[in-house]
Amino acid sequence: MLRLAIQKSGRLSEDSLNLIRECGISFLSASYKLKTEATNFPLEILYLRDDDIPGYVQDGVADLGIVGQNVLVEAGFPGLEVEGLGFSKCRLSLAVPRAAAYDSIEDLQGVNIATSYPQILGQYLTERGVKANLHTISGSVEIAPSIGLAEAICDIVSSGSTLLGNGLREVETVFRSEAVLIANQNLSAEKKELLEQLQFRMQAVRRARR
Ligand code: PRT
Ligand code: ZN
Repeated sequence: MLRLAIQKSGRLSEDSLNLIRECGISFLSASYKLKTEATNFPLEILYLRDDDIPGYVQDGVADLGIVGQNVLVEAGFPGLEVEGLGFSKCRLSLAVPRAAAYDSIEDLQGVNIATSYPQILGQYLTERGVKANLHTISGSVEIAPSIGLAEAICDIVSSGSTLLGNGLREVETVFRSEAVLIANQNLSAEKKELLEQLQFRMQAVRRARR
């Protein structure tokens, strides 16, 4: 039986569950449950915090997972990706206060930047020869400039309205992301076969949606 980890409650949850259902897989879902078994496919679904999913799949606690590429790459396991799923598209961007002068990435030399993505941002800045002071915070990154914690931020953007509402403007796109299917790298032959069946169905669903 395959074990698939998905986000328990958040932006990925509904689309992840819908994709599994559209693959013709039936299961009872109750919001208080931490796992559930499909009734017509050898699949068990685990409901987890999204940040925990890459590690669980890497360690083999779960065979498969659905998670944002941003979380996967930040966790340091980009090699687990099997395929993009086309939903939860967003970008990780650098932003500065609307009135702040900004011409190029060089303007971030020595600047304090608040982010929840120190790994991805750190690599992006290093590749461009920029040394900044990264302050890792886990949430409400957008308010960092207004409370004096940082002069710039790097956070997930989708419509851009959160940045706008906090008086910030987007100046660089650091990383583009979507939800991805990930898999443990040492699956048994039986599990690999099941994964192929699942991927086949997922691809059919995506073709039908277009
Ligand atoms: O509880 P758990 O840890 O499981 O969930 P979480 O709170 O860490 O994650 P969640 O549910 O907020 O997001 C899950 C994934 O959805 C992210 O890792 C991204 O891959 C993807 N995603 C897509 C987004 C957004 N769009 C998004 N807009 N994640 C977060 N946001 C936030 C962003 O942080 C910012 O605060 O929405 C705000 C910006 O949105 P706009 O539309 O105003 O630009
Ligand atoms: Zn999270």
